[in-house]
Amino acid sequence: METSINSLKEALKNAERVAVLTGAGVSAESGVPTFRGADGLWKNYQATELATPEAFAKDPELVWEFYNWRRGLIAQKACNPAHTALTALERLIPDFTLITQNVDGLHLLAGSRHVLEIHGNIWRARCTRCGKETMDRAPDMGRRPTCAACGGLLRPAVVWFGESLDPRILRQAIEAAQQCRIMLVVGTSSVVQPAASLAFTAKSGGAMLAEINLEKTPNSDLMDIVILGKAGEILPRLVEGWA
Ligand code: BJW
Ligand code: ZN
Repeated sequence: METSINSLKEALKNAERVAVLTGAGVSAESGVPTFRGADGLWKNYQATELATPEAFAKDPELVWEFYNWRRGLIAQKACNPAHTALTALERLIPDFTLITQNVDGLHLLAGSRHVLEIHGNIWRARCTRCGKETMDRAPDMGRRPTCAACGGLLRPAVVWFGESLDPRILRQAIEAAQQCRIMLVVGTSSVVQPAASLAFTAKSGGAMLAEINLEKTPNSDLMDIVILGKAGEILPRLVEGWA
């Protein structure tokens, strides 16, 4: 592991363009639950069952209850050393893009600047009638929040299964993947598309790929470097003592 960390660090020192793809594992050490496995259970539901347009159409109050619970939880959480290390890396690399699947906003809170939130942001809500989007940091939006402009039902402005990602943000993420020399893939199970494919895009463009995760993922075989460990412990080691 030492060798992998050192060679990745040396490669980063020589890289002009770096893209980082993060997932729920990066916020796990802040106490934000991940999606899959036991961690992803809320009441008797899997998080992935509720993050769907079908669940919202069937029972918007249940889905809002789930999102209100998560908003309340995230509101109490702070960024961790993984988020902070990525802000440091951004300052060290001339062209840096942070692509995140996380909706918790913790990368922005930590001070990362060039962030693409490809699955949206839990603090934003969108009207299902007029489409107007608003930012609201209230931990609890209520059982059936409505749009101030038209009275329509609001929904979380996040990307659910079966929904398209914002094409402009996705295009920027694909471009960052195509152009980077190194892509770090951190704390994601790499099972959700199109995010998981960004590693293939980077590899096709000639980038070196490195994965940091507690365990191997379906994308591990594609990687040049796999570092098994906690993001909050590995990432700070990549940015310490650059000379
Ligand atoms: C640590 C750690 C520590 C823990 N340190 N590591 C092609 C083939 C098959 C299916 C599809 C396809 N293209 C599209 C689809 C359908 C679907 C999909 O991908 N399905 C697969 C699951 C099969 N994709 C979509 O529907 C996407 N839309 C789309 O593509 O539109 C066009 C289209 C539609 C339909 C068909 C074809 C095309 C949209 C995906 C939206 C995902 N939305 C969610 C919810 C967001 C809102 C919310 O937060 O509530 O996004 S689902 C959920 O999964 C969330 C996450 O961002 C996403 C990824 O999860 P992530 O981050 O990887 O978390 P986990 O929990 O899975 O993993 C955590 C990892 O961290 C683990 O590996 C741990 O080991 C690790 N870890 N602690 C380091 N301390
Ligand atoms: Zn409206």
